[in-house]
Amino acid sequence: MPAAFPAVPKISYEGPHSKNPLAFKHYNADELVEGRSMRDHLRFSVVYWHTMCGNGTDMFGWGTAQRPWEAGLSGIDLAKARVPVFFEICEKLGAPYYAFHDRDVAPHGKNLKQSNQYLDTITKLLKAQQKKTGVKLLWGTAQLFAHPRYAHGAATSCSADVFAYAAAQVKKALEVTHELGGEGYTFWGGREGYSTLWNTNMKRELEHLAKFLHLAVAYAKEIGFKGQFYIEPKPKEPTKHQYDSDAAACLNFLREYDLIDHLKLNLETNHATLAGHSMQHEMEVAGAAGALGSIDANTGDLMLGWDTDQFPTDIYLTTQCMLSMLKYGGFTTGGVNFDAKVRRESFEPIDLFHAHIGGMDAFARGLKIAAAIRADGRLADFVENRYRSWDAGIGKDIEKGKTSFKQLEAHALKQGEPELESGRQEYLENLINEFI
Ligand code: XLS
Ligand code: NI
Ligand code: NI
Repeated sequence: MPAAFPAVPKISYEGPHSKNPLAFKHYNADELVEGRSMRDHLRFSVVYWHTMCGNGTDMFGWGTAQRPWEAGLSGIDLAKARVPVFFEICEKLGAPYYAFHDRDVAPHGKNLKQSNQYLDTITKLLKAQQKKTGVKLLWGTAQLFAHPRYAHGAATSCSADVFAYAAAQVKKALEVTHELGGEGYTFWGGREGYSTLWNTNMKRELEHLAKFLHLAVAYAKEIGFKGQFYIEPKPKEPTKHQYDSDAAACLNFLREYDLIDHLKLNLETNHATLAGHSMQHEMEVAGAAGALGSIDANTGDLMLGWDTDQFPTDIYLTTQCMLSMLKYGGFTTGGVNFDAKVRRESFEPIDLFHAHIGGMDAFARGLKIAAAIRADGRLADFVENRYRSWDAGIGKDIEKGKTSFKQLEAHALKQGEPELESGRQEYLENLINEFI
């Protein structure tokens, strides 16, 4: 098959003064930051669903995307034609990873058996392309939300038969992910929530979701899949309320149902903002719990408010992400996965390159800025100093569990009114701006 992008070279680093739209200005894969290459810090990943299957449809209009490699094709033939194009994009971008859902790479068959056969056909092609290009699988997942059978949810459906169907789909998706050497497997609860409480037994649905995840963990063990499991929080859309609504809700759920040792979080920027949080907030919640696994890098639009999945270009955002990531020790199994799509108006194939190059450069800048802030040390020193009352005396005793309410009362009576210092928010905002 001829290249889909014959005019696009392998994207290379040309530095910040380059005017070439098909070059990196900041992402220099081999450059060391805090002793580790940018490639290894960022572990960029391209998603199959938006990149190959996104066609620009929205609620008000049909597809706009021009994809010449799809001309006249449908079903399994279309699925086959997409595979080499996808890997050409990943390889030219120098993205080391990708992620997919079972039903984006292969079509739905007329029944489960045929769907599995389609998936097997495509898995062979994916495997061959991985071998040819060196691109690896960051994580796999199953699409448990598009088909009408999942209208009431998958693991949380009121129908036990739907639960079983979803389990069969995840079983197969795990096998395929394992076959492709996937480093992880993600659960995003697309319809695991409710649209009205009038018809919902929440406790029962939550128990079923936990049961489902335990079954997945057991099956992974059975087949020898050692990849990291992730759960991806999102508060709503398509349902009114999704059970894995934010990082804190996910952690609570994982702890309550004894799953905390088996799953980490895959956090997505636009999901954080839908939950009324910043991405940095979500990363800090996950990081503090030792559950920061991977990120779905994208961004929403303040003026719109739904999961627009835009490519991240905001340097403050990427700086915050990389500050948290470095603070918690960097990615191990996870990476920066561009769960992002080009705009409906950006319908030419080349827009896919501009989008990814921009996202990769934005994260590379964020990484370098975060490392510079850490090397400077003033921010960390400020925070450390702010808590100095806990390093000695009564604070140290409290942290060590050596005090009682009676002793604290005695302390307060003796000390009188505590003296406070400014939080210096504006000073710190200015400090960050020195680096951006
Ligand atoms: C949707 C989610 C989805 C997951 C994978 O909002 O972000 O794309 O990442 O199922
Ligand atoms: Ni996502
Ligand atoms: Ni999303």
